[in-house]
Amino acid sequence: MKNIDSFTHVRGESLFVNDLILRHDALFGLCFDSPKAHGKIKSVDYSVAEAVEGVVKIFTYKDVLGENQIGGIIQDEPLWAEDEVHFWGQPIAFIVAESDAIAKKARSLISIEIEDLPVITTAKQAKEKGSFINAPRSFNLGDTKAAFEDCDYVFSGETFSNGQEHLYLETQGCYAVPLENGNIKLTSSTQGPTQVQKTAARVLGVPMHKIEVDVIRLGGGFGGKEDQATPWAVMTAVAVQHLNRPVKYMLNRHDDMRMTGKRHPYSSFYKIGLTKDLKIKAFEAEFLQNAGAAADLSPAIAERTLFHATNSYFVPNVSTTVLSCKTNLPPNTAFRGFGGPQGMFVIESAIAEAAEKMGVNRRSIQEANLLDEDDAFSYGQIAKQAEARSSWFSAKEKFELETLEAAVKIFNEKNKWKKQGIALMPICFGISFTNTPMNHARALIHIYQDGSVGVSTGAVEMGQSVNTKMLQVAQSILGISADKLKIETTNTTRVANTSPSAASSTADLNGKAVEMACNALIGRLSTVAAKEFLVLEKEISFQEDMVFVNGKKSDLTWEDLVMKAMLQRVALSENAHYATPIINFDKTKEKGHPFAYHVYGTAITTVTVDCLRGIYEIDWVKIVHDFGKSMNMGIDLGQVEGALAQGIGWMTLEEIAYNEEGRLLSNALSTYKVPDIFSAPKTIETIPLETEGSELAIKKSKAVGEPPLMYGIGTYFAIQEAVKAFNPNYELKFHAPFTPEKVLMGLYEGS
Ligand code: LUZ
Ligand code: MOS
Repeated sequence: MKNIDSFTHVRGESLFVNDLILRHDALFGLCFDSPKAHGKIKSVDYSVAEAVEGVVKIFTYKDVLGENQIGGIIQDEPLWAEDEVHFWGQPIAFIVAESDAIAKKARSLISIEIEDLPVITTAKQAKEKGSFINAPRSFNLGDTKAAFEDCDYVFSGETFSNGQEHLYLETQGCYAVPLENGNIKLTSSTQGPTQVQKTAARVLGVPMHKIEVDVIRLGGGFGGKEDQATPWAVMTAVAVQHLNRPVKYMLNRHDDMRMTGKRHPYSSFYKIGLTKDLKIKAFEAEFLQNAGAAADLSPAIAERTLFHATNSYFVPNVSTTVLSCKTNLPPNTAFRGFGGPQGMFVIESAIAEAAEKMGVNRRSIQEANLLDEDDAFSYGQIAKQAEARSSWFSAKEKFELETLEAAVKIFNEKNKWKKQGIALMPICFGISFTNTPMNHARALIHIYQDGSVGVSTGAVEMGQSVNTKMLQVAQSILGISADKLKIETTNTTRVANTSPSAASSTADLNGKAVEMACNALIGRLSTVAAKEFLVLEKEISFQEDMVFVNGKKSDLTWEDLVMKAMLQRVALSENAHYATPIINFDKTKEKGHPFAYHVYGTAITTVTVDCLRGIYEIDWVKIVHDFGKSMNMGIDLGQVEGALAQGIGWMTLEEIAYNEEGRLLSNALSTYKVPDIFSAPKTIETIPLETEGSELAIKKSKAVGEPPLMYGIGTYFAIQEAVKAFNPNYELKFHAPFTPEKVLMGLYEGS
């Protein structure tokens, strides 16, 4: 089945927030944000702006009737700054006007006086100054101290990986409409409708039932709308509360890039110990996470870094610590992979350094340490259905690694000014929200009396095609054609208390709820049909829009059966709740079984570096990926390829730059480069690994949203190998992204 949105997307008919027909009395909002990264607000003069014709009202923290607080995990972030600002781009006020243009003009007429306070932009500076979000977390296994004593080789070093702009095609935004009795409906571009509802209720000082959040679909989220879609929606809600008129706010690209957080930059320190036979005996790491000016999701992201610090390797002695460092950047936030990629980059760097110093191939160390069935992760979970080795060896065999390596060798002998490099990148990603209480979802299904069906879930469609998967689940159980099914918008009045669509878990959690609801409906319809045919319920089945009796098609159609059930007053609606079984985690011990299962895979990447100019091309990426039993190969391959491109962008091109004053310099698409067709791999080949899949995955089809992003890390090491092939004096550095400038410097350093 194709993505059910294909036709409306291609025709431009799909609805986003910006496509809604506004009520005749709608107003337009715009944020006034801090022009300094840290300081005391001495005065703000709104009088000139307020006097502009068409400006209705300028809102500040003084207009908040509830709490001026939007922090989720930690209560440390005001909706609008009060007397201090903590990052460049921090919202201070919200201008509401008769048009966007008027709001923009008014914004330029606000004057502000700020007394500068010292600005911290890097995690290392924050650590030196003792500026942290919360207490450090550590995961430990075995005894690294003793283990290092027994190692033949011990290496240590430092790595850095930069942030990443989400660059969802659709920027952040919301349209808020007053209903009667102070009720408000928010149509928001959010991955977390309940988070928007809850925070709006809190800031407005009203119960949650007064706020309805509706999500049609998102033009991309990538984690950037897990938490950070909330403030804009809440601002429009506050305005509606005061003005009783609809208010729309869509950020323009420039404002969106400046005011929102990104993937966390990490500075990390590692120590790795190995034996002569290439076994990693001990691994220590300290991760300094640049959290920005408020917690946002940083503590959860920090935690996932620890969960993935040893990637798909078994290391018997592990000691890892993460510090969420408080800086004066916009609060950094969820981004596809959620701290996992940052963790994996460090151990891959440590392995590269060890291989270099030991004079062996990086791949041989990787291969010697791959996880096996029943190996323990540092957090206590035992690897089951571990596909680290099978995906690795299958990639080697299916793609004939030896032939590929030989070709690279010959290429490098023949070419003086072009060099190739090859790298393998195994991945292992845990599926579930690491915060166990978030792993649940609901579905509400109505069978209408004409036999058509409406399906509501907590899943947010953001281009990942989760709606198509929900439809497939319902269709397969109800045995009816796709045109009888409709996937409804995600709405807090139909499905409440949702977890955000995140953690690669949306299809699993919501799909299981759909499965449960459909099974319950089928159970009741089977009772009606069994009576009709005077057979047992288990003899009834549903296929091809018909009732089957003992596997044979009867002449009773789905529609007729539904009408019979209706006349017999059988309930044709069902609400189901699914909560992932088994999972648990004890944060006091830092041990447990947090993940329903893991997703594995291995990518082989080859790049060609132009050694005169420092530019490079990614020749191909060949992947063996663990889909379980894919429900929809077209969609899942799209996820693998999109995630790979995004991972490559993070590792190679995308360079976020702030100056020392904390101002974002890479604040537009002219200064921030994402992969285009020329910087994407020339070919991507993905082969599914033949596996059973997990019972805890929907229809045994494993989660696919985030894991393949980390294949992109292989590109870094492939480039590094090519640079080394040209310049043997090059000293390995682990400082991502590996931009052409850095490549060029590496090619000629020490000469
Ligand atoms: N969001 C979240 C996530 O709240 N918890 C998680 O564990 C997670 N993992 C990946 C992506 N988003
Ligand atoms: Mo996410 S990084 O919102 O799954």
